[in-house]
Amino acid sequence: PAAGAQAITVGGKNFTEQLLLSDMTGQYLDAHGFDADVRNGMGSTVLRRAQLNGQVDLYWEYVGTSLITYNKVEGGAKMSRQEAYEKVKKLDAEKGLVWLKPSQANNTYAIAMEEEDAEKRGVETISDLAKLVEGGKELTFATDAEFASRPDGLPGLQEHYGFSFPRAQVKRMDAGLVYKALNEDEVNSAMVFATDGRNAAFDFRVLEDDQNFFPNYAITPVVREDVLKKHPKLRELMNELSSKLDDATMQRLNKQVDVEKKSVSQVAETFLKENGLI
Ligand code: PBE
Repeated sequence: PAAGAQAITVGGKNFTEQLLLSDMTGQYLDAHGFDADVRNGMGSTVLRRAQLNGQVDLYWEYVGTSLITYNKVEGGAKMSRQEAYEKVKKLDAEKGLVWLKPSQANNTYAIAMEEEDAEKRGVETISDLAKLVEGGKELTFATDAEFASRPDGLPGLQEHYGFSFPRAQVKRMDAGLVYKALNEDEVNSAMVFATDGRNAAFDFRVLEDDQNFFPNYAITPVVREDVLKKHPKLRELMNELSSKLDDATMQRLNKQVDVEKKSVSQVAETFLKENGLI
């Protein structure tokens, strides 16, 4: 960063997409007059708290996560993308956080099975899976700790679809290991993130959320209001970056890291250069 650059702390969660977005944002802001301190690897609640108390200035959050897990809004899945965004924008503004331009990328939680197994068992929707589990089929399910306990995760999903995995059939692991476990037949089903590059690479069938449980999870830059007041140009800069992100782009970038084993900083830098952002 240049002499006199403005210090800013960029946060991130602990999975590939968030490592990419935080690293990318750091490189991008460094190239535009800031001196970014990137702190990632946090779980959602820790990161949210860090932003509320001022340890983190800016990070990429998902609309549905703030709507349901932080703000405890009920019926969020029935809202349109725009309604959900307007609602979190308003609720978080009261807490000193500004939601900038939402990207077109929707990293929703989803439930996946291996294509061949899903075909054999005739499972296309989450309702189909719920029926099998309720019918006594001993299917196992891989999940990370967040999904296992969040209201927009397994507890809410089971209530909404009226089924329940017996405790012993739910296998908890790090988010990154869930894909490996499903791919290697250690489990029959798993929680996945829709923008993860491994869903396609490992030939997973992402089940249809036929009873509309999951809300919209548009990836959006969220910045502390006091920081935005001090550095108003952040708005335009971050909105520009946000406008470059959609599902296909996130899947491609995530895949470069998780499947092609490229480094996070290299993938981030190449993307910024390709888009003329640095
Ligand atoms: N996710 C998927 C979101 C929620 C949906 C894990 C990317 C998150 O809160 O981190």
